[in-house]
Amino acid sequence: MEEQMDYSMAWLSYRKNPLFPDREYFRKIYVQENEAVIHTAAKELSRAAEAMFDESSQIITIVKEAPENSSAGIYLYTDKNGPGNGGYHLYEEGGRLTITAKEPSGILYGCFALIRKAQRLLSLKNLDYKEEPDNPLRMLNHWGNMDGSIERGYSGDSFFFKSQELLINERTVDYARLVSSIGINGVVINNVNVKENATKLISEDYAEDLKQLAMIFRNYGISLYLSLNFAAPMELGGLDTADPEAAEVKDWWEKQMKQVYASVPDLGGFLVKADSEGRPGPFTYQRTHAQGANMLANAVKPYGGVIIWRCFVYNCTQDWRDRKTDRARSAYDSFSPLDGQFVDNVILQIKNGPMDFQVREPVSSLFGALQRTRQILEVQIAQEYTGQQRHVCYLIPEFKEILEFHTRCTKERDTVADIISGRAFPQFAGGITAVANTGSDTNWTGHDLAAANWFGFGRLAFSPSLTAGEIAEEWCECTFGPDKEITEAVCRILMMSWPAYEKYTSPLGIGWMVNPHNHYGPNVDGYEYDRWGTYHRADHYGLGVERGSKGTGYAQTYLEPNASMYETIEDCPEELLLFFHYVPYTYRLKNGKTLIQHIYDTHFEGVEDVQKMIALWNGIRERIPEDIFMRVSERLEHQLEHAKEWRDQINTYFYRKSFIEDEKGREIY
Ligand code: GCW
Repeated sequence: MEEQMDYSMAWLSYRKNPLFPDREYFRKIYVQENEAVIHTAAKELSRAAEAMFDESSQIITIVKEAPENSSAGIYLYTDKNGPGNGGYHLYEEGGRLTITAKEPSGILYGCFALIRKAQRLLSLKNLDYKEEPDNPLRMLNHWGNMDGSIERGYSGDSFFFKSQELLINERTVDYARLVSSIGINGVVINNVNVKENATKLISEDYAEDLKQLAMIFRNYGISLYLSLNFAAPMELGGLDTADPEAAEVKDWWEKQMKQVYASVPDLGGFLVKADSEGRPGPFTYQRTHAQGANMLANAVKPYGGVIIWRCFVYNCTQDWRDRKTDRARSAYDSFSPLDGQFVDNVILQIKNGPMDFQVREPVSSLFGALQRTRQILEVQIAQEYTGQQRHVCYLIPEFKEILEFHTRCTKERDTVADIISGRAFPQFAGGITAVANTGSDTNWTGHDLAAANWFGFGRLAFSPSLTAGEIAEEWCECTFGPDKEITEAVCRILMMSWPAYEKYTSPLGIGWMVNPHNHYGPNVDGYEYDRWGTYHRADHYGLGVERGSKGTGYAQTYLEPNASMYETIEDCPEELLLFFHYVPYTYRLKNGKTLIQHIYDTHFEGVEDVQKMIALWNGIRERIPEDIFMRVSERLEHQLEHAKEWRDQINTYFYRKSFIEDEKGREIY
């Protein structure tokens, strides 16, 4: 079967290791109950044992606890006093490896954790390991369209859709295996821009397919979610309004939801992009987002569904001459007044920063401002603005910084991680989601190293206390085997990649200097005179967007002391200086360099960093499978050329604006 696959199993590609001393545990797997997810878990263990150790395991059903003298093996027990919410306890005692959990999903996650340890050839003797997921919702958002294309997809086509049909095949199951192995428990399969046939996903036309897909997901502890078109009552139902307060609209949604839930009773719910970038929403009817979201939430409430409502709302027809309107303020201005107005099965989904997945942004000020609303943090592992999976850019260090940001919403437990997990405001737990970076490519993610973001996102969503380095190592050893030289080289590449990308594309919080529309490659003024609210405001004397109280006032949307910190040039964290302030080129940074010299230096350094990455990769050539080696090499070469283009365009642009020479006399054009 494996031979027929035209895709790899990424970090679940098991390598033969028949001499692993602890392989014997895998000979017998004892399961206590006949539950679908536990059955999946046992099957995954035996599959791994077969592939890695040539052990064919026996799956034995036992009643209640195993007797004292029972034999060696792996025991999977649900235990009402065990770790809950998908958590598990994995331990070894006297030849028995036990995984206990309150829920079957915990058993499954425990099994995959055990498999990871075996893949890394770590000793299983005396293991004692507990993990409980931090976030109730750990999701992936796919931006796949019904014709098979993916919005902002950089690794082939959708594996969920083709020619207006759902694709359900072996790859669907393997996808479920991969994502459940990293703890993902919710997947939105279609693009948030719901148009044409995608509107019909909630109709009878697709009911049978969705039912099948949901079953595959269910066996792996994953709930299926769909993106919804707010105007469906009109486009699908033939009504002449989608007004959330109109009785016929409410009736229509109620009937529609009743029908959808009849085919998929455990459908997780719906994701909605409303009043954003041309998508319909409640604004058309002078209704608020709360009215819109609550109406839908009431329709799915009887079935336990949730409505995930995106906060990515801003004016995309702005005038660049207008210096008061600030896209960064928009989500805050639209949603903070609505705090407390959402019913309890609405969750607001907030992008990590106030703009749009740039390489560096402050954390959105909505985190902290909302204290009576459930929230999901949205990040993007599809590298739309971070090299489109042709550049290496390991994003887990960035996500860690976001999760650890102190919003100051409470005295203790005030980080973004505290808020979304429900530690800060216990009735308002939510979770975390990533815009997915997968597609039909044989390696799933285009760039082989981009799989570290996929894996890493899941691991971080489950256990945010893991470090970015630990996650990189775990991914690397599961993917390439526990080879010290590979791990060291690959992890160094990963860990230097986000800073490198930032160096050659952007100084100090300035983003958007990209080609409009495809968002790839340098174009300093590409968005400067456009309608999208994305400007750098550079002139002969300096650059940056003034967002203090003398400017757009965005800094003031933060809770104190963050607001004061961002307010002044002196206190503003330097990596965000130009996001918050207009600063002269001659301004001296804390290290004594002028701003312009910092721009030149970082752009030269960024390119040198890519050269270092190439040297590291070449150093492990013999140890990496040829096809992977070549794929990554080609991309690294492209990255180098492209980084030079970024360096030269940005340095030249600011040199020509400022007329200030590089102190080191390097070539600027
Ligand atoms: O980042 C921007 C993208 C759009 C996307 C939008 C969103 C799905 O350029 O392609 O649309 O964000 O998040 O809704």
